[in-house]
Amino acid sequence: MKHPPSRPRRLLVAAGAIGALTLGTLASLPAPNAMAATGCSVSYTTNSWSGGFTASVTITNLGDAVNDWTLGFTFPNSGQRVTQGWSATWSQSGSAVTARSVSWNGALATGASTNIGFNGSFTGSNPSPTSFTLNGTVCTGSVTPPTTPPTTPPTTPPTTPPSPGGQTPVGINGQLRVCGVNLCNQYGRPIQLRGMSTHGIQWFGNCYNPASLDALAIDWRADLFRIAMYVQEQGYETDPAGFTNRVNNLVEEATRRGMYAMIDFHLLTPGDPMFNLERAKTFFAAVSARHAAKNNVIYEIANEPNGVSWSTIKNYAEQVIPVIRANDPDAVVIVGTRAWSSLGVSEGSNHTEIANNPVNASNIMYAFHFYAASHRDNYRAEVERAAARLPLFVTEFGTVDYTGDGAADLTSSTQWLDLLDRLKIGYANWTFSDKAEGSAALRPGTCNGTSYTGNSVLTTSGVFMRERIRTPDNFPTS
Ligand code: IDC
Repeated sequence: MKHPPSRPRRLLVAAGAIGALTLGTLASLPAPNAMAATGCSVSYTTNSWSGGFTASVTITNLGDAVNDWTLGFTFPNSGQRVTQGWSATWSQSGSAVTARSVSWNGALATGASTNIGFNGSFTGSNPSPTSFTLNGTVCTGSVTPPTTPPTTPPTTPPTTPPSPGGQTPVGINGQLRVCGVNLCNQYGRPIQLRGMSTHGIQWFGNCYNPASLDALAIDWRADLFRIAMYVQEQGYETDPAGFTNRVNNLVEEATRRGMYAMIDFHLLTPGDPMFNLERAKTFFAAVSARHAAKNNVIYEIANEPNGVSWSTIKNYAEQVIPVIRANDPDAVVIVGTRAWSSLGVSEGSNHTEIANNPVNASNIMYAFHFYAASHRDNYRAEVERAAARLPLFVTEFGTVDYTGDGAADLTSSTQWLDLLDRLKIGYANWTFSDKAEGSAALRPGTCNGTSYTGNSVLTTSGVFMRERIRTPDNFPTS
């Protein structure tokens, strides 16, 4: 573990709305000089550990559109420093900090937001700045009208932030739902989501920061971010409120970037999901309430049941799914399958036990997991048979063997992904992390730095996965 975890702190500075502004009031103002309406709000969030912190800063332009911007703020304590920033050109003089926009995020329409961030150091305490300026205007959360009427009325803030490459996966596909054996987008057309899974967030939380998530969304063009929240192994059971909070924050980060967020209740050892039934109900009640209004959250209720019958898993699912549905009726839910989500194959069974006795719920899919160096033709044949009868999602797979380590088997991995592409089965690769093991996409040490783009930070598995994931999605839009 790199940094001892600490609770994220959120400070919302003057996050006001512009509702009071009307064209009528603007038009009645006398105005000799053409000037722009100005206004902004800033939210500043930190995660700190002893002596260091990561800050995430979201700037919202409430005034007229700008083509570039400069953010200013002052650290309350003299010992606070920006050590490395991203998504802006950062400078510091004394306690005064300046962040200038870069080419791809300078243009901010009315109501548009952008997220920037930095790693910092501090001595003593690490209080958040209390005041921010954008292009010299203090961000109060309200708007100073121009002295002449604007030529165009203020536009409504967009529901998804603009992305440099155009529309985001969530922007295009919207709310998903299961249609037959497929996953369909808002136009009722089958789609395949391709993305990455975190490693255990209790160990690799430092790998999920604004720069790495920007890389996933923009450089990898990922559609999906799976958040693996282990229940045991120093996970959820040790701090339910803290882990719920961390998962919620990561969902917000995925949402901000237009990616689907898959919440993985990562039960593994013990393999009986009933052992964690009450925890699952508590956890899913909380996260589904929090994200009910979003259209990009997918719930994975049981990572890998093992050593238990299908009927036990079905019983668990039929108790947890209603908890989610009570808050978020239209979200897709994914149910793990017998024998480490192998559709039963790894314990001598097969998909027919599910097809003959499906979970009594609608809008659900079944999980299938594989590790390409361990699981080959007989598993692929079973997936092909199962996919004709059951909606499947590969919520986790590795290019390596089932231990998560060893060499990437790119031949078997290619056969697997070609099959999933053909069947339009979505997938998340294990893992977007820098653990020193073959399945990790990032080279060891990457998460101590601030650079996550391109191939130079990637392992063999990472280079392969990035190439597969970043090809165009061609999502149908009608
Ligand atoms: C592995 C990790 C490894 C960790 C181990 C125990 O790669 O670093 O020490 O878990 O927590 C799964 C599981 C997933 C495993 C992965 C590889 O869902 O948690 O991760 N795997 O063994 N099922 C099959 C393989």
